Amino acid sequence: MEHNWTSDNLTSLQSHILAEEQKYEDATGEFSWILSAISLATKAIGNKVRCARIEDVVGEVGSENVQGEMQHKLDVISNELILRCLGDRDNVGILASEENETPFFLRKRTEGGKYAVLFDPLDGSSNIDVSVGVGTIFSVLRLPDGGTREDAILQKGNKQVAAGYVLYGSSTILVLTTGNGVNMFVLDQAIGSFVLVEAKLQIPNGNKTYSINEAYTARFSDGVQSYLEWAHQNNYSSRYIGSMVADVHRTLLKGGVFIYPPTSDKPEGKLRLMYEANPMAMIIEQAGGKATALGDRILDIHPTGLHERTSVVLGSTDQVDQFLKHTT
Ligand code: P6P
Repeated sequence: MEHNWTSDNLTSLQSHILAEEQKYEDATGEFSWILSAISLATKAIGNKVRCARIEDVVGEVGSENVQGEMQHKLDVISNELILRCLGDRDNVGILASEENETPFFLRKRTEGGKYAVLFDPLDGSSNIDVSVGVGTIFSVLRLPDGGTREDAILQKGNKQVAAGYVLYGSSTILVLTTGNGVNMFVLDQAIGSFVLVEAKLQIPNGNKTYSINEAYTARFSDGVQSYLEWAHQNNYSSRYIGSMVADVHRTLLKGGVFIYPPTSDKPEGKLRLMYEANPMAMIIEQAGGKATALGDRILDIHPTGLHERTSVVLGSTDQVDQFLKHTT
């Protein structure tokens, strides 16, 4: 078969970012500097996750994080890797992690601190002990010139300049959007690079699959229970891994709807707005899907706190709309 070398090429994350940058004449390369730090940190985290049993870093540290959840050894290791890789990027002004109560204010806007990076360093880490896919989720915001440091990161999700996740699963997958579609990269261990495998990903409609923890059904609202009864009678299938990055990645590639609704014991929902729901919502919308918090567009929610929680209903537009028919 004759190859067309102008299209059948090998594109690394680095060259993809630089090519994207060329499209914007005022691009300074600073933004690419941040994404390369995220790439480095997540390659290191992926290595730690793969060697977890060997290096005996599975299990709990014995302390709780700011969320009141037991910290796992790899949560701490992953958090430190990201802080070290991003901390020395001189255009990063603020770093905010799920694992830390307060943000790290590294550089003022006047000192070149142009961006904030918010992240969940290792979401779903309780699954590591049983080798289920876990992931890193990140969100990048441009910092405003004025305003207080604390308020600088409390921006709506529609202000994100980039969002993405890395899934440490059967392969290490990086999914990234910078507001110009969604691109998927796979880590080629042989060359140590994330290589582009799919550009301008679009989430398919028509997949009658829902993803929710049905063990909580008694704690769901009447509307959510009505949806589940309807789905059971309309030949839906159910897929739930209990690791957001893995569940969202499957939804992105196959379609369907991922649901983490409010429950009687968590009326505000469980998932965090700033570094879980917002980045995932940007990705899903950029792929042509829909992401709501029971009716409100997630990206339009005005945040009031770094660690605030929200309900999440995201996926194929037809499947999200079908769910919302029962709940709004
Ligand atoms: P539940 C993992 O702990 C996590 O934060 C997400 O990755 C996941 O979607 C959710 O919690 C699972 O929660 O209550 O179903 O165990």
